[in-house]
Amino acid sequence: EDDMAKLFRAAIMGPPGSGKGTISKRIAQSFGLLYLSSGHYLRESMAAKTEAGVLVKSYVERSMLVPDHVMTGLMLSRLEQVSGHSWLLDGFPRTLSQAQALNNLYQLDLVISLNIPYETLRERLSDRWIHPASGRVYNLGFNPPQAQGKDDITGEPLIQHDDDKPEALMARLRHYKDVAKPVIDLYKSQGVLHSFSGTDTDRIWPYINSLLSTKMHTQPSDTCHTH
Ligand code: G5P
Repeated sequence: EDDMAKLFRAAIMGPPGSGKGTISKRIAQSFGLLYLSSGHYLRESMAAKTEAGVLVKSYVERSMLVPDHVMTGLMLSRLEQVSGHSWLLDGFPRTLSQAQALNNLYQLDLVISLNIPYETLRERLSDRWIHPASGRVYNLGFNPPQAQGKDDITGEPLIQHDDDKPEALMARLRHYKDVAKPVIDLYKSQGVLHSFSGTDTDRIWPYINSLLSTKMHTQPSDTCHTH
């Protein structure tokens, strides 16, 4: 009975456009984990135009990381509200300081790290369009909307994030690697890191799917996958 009650805690890491959001939604659907996305909560707080939201906006607009204490405060208070659930974090922790703050409260069972070639990321992000109200994400090549420029469900117009525009993109990708390195090293040392490499989400997904199927019943171990 203890096994069934055991909560499962996971995080997914990867550069902008690596498919974290796309894969997270599949994981949440297949395994019933709560999906908690840092980008989603930040966009929500910006849309609400609260004091915190205005501050957040000034960073996200300049393609800069939101300060650690703001991000950590936002995410840890969400986690407190869902303490009885198994969850998957997307986009948090991003820095070593965030990882340490999380680590003080929760031991992660599994961290998925996505290694996607730079050229692939660049192509994907310049083709990405979103429906701001729902967060639905489209890609002109991979999963285009049924009608050009319109959300499938509501028919409302799609927009492009300011930080997906070419000028912002290069800076984000370059910065990501430097900041992620110590976080990845931390999870590697804890034996919970699993890395996946490839250019296609659909080809990586079956491996993540089978890893999750195994992990949700057993103890973590240190493994590296390359596809
Ligand atoms: P976000 O919102 O966390 P990013 O930049 O980390 O943003 P992003 O851009 O949302 O991550 P993703 O989730 O990794 O990317 O990727 P995705 O959306 O699933 O897929 C990208 C695109 O590729 C989509 O169009 C998808 O359809 C398509 N795609 C997926 N798979 C394939 C495929 O196989 N083939 C093809 N052709 N296409 C595919 O963070 C935003 C900002 O918030 C702040 C920062 O300022 C950040 O820039 N922030 C934080 N700041 C501090 N600390 C934190 N922890 C922060 N978290 C966020």
